[in-house]
Amino acid sequence: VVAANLGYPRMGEHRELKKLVESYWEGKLQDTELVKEAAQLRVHHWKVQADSGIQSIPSNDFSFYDQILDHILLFGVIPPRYQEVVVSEKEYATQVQGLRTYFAMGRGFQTSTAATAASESTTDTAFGSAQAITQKIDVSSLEMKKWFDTNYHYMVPEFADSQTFQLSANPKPVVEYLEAKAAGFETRPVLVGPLTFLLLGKSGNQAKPYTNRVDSLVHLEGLLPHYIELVNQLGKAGVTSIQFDEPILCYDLIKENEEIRVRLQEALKKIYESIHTAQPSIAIHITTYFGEIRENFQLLKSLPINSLHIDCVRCSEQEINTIVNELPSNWSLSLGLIDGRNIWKSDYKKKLQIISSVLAKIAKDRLIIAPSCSLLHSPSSLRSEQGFVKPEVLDWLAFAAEKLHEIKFLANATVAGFDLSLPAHKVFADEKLQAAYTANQTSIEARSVSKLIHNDAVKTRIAAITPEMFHRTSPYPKRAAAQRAKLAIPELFPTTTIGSFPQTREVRSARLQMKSGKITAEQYDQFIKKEIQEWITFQEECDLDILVHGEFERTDMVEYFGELLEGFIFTKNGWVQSYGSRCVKPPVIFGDVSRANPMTTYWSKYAQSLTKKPMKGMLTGPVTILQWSFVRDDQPRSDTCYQIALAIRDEVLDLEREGISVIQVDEAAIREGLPLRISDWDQYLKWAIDSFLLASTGVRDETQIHSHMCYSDFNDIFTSIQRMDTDVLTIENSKSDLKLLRAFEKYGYQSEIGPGLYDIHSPRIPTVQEMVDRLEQIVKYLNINQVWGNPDCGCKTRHAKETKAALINVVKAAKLCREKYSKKQ
Ligand code: THG
Ligand code: ZN
Repeated sequence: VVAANLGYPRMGEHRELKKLVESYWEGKLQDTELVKEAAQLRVHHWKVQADSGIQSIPSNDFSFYDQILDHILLFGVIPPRYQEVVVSEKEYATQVQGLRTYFAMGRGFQTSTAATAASESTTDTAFGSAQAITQKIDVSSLEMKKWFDTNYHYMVPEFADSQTFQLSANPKPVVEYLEAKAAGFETRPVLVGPLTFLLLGKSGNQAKPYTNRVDSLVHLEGLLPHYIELVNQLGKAGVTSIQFDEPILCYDLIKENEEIRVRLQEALKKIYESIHTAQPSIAIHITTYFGEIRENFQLLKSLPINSLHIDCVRCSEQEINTIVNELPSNWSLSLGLIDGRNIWKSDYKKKLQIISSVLAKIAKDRLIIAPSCSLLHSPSSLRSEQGFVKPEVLDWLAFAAEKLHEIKFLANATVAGFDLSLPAHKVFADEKLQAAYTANQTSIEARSVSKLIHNDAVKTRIAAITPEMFHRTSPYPKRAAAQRAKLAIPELFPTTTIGSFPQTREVRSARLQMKSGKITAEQYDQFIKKEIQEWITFQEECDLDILVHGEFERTDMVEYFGELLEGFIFTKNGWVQSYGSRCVKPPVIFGDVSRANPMTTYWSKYAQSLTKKPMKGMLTGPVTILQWSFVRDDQPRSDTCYQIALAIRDEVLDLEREGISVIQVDEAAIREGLPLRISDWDQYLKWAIDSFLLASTGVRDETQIHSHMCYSDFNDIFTSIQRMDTDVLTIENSKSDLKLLRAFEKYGYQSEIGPGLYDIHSPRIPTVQEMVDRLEQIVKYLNINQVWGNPDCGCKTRHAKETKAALINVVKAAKLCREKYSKKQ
């Protein structure tokens, strides 16, 4: 039995990596220093794993920004628009070649913002080492997408029609393997498998997008030799085993399409046979995670690989049985038993039951015990939570560091042997194992009967939900008339923003000072009010139509509600990487959810009192709160979601009662929550949309309900979007293909839509002209009366200056179009 890990959180226990990278972007840290400090962090993480008894330790799981972006650079998939950056890097010899191009693809690159970077006082600046560049460069980042159904984002590879590949000099996986070795750790390099890398990519040719994921397989022939060259170099460096992550195998790839099945079968054979042939002594470990591989297992069976990893948290018993029964006899099986995506302590009894059923068919020496997926999606360690999270709940949790111990325990238990048919205190002959087992079972038992979890009032309210609570009183056209009469906003292209304004260093530090008692609650209150005032003044001056208060009082749109709702706890340091240097601190839903007091009316009322224009009340929807929290695993997610929905419904009604006439219920995460397998979609969409409706439909006709969704690739869930019955829906599609809007046309979508006019994830400032062009494109797909002008997401990650400049341009663009099209009409 081998105790293995698939990937460790790379940010560091105190987000060291975030701080390093951001300092570098701000020009406060040299590239050489960045590289040196990051190396120390890696060594520390290897040590933590080795000290925990993990035998198969990953390397190349580190990344400065994103592991897919690493592979984009590794194989030279650099779109032509970065050419000037590539050249500038060579000309103004940076010491660490490639970093500038790398970050330019990650976050966009604009020389004018870079020049002012050093003088800005907020955390997220453009590009530290760019001062040397004299020519003007202005290039946007690659597209970012959600990594399967997680809250992590990867950079999407863009393949040109005639894409060529080139393995980089000093490939990162080799460098990091040797670095680990020099520090005394034998590691297993992690590579994104060629199939997953290709199938996650898109066509770089806007006019000719791929129609099916597998279209990108045309590039396999060009790419594969470079993977092989990499494997050869790894072999030379002494690598004995490589982990190839192929989570794409958890999607529906081959259903009922014989031609695609054959193509995939051939591609996989070609990939893994040629890798094996090149380095026959390197063990090939294929990992799948986030779901079942089902029929895709058939594609793998004939491959010359050594082991397969499956996600036992997401796999049914039946799926595990099938794999165990049909596993080629010379393969090992890696059981992903410890949940890499949630924070609950594992129930050892349940895990040992799985192991014991597997042992009936597969010998111990063919077993690997592992987390379900990379621990990238777990917070780092519970150490910082001592004295912060209440002890009763703390005892129910396990973060990455603690999960390593769980893995080691299960591996040791398997080696030593155990008998689950004996009473719980006699399962192990070994005293130490027995003690660990007993302690574990005591926690599990304590959690299941804890009084903290159950709230009868909540259960009674859930039972009393009626069908009327899921729809508005009148259909959209009638509501629209009432809303237009009430709101007095322009007929065409009204403008708004998604809600948040820059969370500057000052805002964050004020909150920290308040929390640590350095300033009083009263002082904090005054500080936030001043921020709100300033931004309302700005919004009035630049003439936006529906204003927002800016959400300065919120850490994060989910964490904030988690702090105020019952049934949640929040952590001190439970950070998880979301994209690049950005992290989130998901709250933990441990019990029945309810709302003790109004959560947002105080600020919304205050903001509305400062302006005659409509002030939008800002709430996070139930599905998004669920999706971005760690969720209790002792009841269906749908039950938890309905509980949150009732709490948000109360808040919506309170806002309306307080005179707020536009209310946004964000469902940024509805799309990403979609199960990986199409056969599971309907069930999810039913409860997810119902939860949104339960939260949002209690209001009168004249109250305008907005919602916002990130990632507008929702062609396949369009009827569900329609069923949300929002009055205005803003979507994030500034970087994706406008043709996606065709769905709105196709399904006869009636209500209003704000397709993002520019990408807020990049520091570059959009011009008026590019947004006018965009609006003109948009009205080709949508009815002109439907269209709003807005950024494509909240502005909290941007500087004040950038945000203001961009929003002024949004309003100008909307006005120009208003003028043009009202004459036409
Ligand atoms: N909240 C949560 N998840 C999300 C988003 C969110 N997932 C998708 C999308 N939005 C990701 N976007 C961001 C944007 C900004 C930040 C994180 C995710 C961010 N984080 C601060 C940081 O890393 O500096 C956290 C610091 C703090 O809160 O003090 O800015 O909005 N849950
Ligand atoms: Zn968004």
